[in-house]
Amino acid sequence: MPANLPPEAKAKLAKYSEARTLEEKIRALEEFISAVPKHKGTENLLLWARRRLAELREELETRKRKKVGGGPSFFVEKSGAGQVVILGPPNSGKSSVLAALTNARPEIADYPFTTKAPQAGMAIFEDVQIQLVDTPPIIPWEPESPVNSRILGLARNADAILLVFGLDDPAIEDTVRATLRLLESRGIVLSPRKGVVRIVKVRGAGGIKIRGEGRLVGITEDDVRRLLAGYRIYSAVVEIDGEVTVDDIEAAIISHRVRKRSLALLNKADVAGAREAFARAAGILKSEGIPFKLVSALKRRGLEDLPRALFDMLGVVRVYTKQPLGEPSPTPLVLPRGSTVLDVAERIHKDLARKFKYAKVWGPSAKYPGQRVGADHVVSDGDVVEIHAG
Ligand SMILES: Nc1nc2c(ncn2[C@@H]2O[C@H](COP(=O)(O)OP(=O)(O)OP(=O)(O)O)[C@@H](O)[C@H]2O)c(=O)[nH]1
Ligand SMILES: [Mg+2]
Repeated sequence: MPANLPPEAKAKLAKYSEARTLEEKIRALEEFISAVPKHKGTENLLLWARRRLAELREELETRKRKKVGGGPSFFVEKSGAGQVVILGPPNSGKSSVLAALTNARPEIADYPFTTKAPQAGMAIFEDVQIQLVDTPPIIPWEPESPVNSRILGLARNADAILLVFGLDDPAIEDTVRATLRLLESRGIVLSPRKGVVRIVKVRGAGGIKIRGEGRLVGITEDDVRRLLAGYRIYSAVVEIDGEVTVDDIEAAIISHRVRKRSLALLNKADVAGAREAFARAAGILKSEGIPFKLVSALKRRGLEDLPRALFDMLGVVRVYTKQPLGEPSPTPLVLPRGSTVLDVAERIHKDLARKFKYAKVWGPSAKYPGQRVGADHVVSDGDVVEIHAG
């Protein structure tokens, strides 16, 4: 439902989006929240605004703490082909999954809140390593808990998310729903169907340009222009992804949402009643378009094809480079899906990209072995590429 804000609230939001410092943003958002009339139509907007305010305040706190010596950081430096963060409620088996897929040996115990800090391990898929990060549990039923913020901060920075739910949870449906809601309220969208909007303001009089793979639902491009003009945004690129509603556009003014590829593990397949709990959880995940899998970390069942699933979630391809007359390198370069042979050259050396003439390609993206291609040829996973420069 469109919020239909009074001009005063719109002006405050415009002030927020123009604010430069953290303090200014916090003040503007506080003023915005008090200027918004409280009713059904503004519920979502207020929810996002309050969460965003909580995040900004926390950021301010963190900065202050850092200045006086710093508290514990939850940041885990990425390594390998990509980083997958394991997320889930207490005692669902997150650490058991890390232990089953990597050589890490986290503490595993039959009580909640065993894991106190993130711990990483490397899963192996063919010739690449994928970093898995086990985390302390999120508390889906206490969305405002500060515990959640630090963990979700990790998730926001990750390349993909592995959810773990325990089929021994008698309220598994509520837990799954609350978890997805918690993530969304912090700007992390897992469902490929939900709309994600990014508004990139542009200087000058460029107007509003709408781009991306998404689809506007219930609004026209002109509606979007009018809506943004109400927030004094006249010149911006609006990237849309998924099914985008008015709400999604307003959310994008307040906070930056991101979509993460994900997989949900419905763990503890071995417990009594697991089948029935699986069916209930699966119903929700299916309706959200989130892939899921029945596993038992304890009995090591259903985990065989997980390394491949993790690799697929990263959205990357492996490319093996070779010198003319030489053998392909045994270790691949890992690049984002959609990368070109020029990107491959760039990754090897900037000079090589500058002097690029053509490339020869063997493998899935080549029409025939050794096909000669230009700079914009898109590489596939498993390609062998030979760069020719002049
Ligand atoms: N029956 C059964 N028990 C499991 C399975 N996976 C984990 N467990 C048990 O569930 C309990 C919790 O496992 P952990 O791996 O510590 O769970 P966690 O999600 O990391 O827990 P926190 O760190 O406290 O959030 C332990 O007693 C595990 O042995 C499973 O597939 N089947
Ligand atoms: Mg744990």
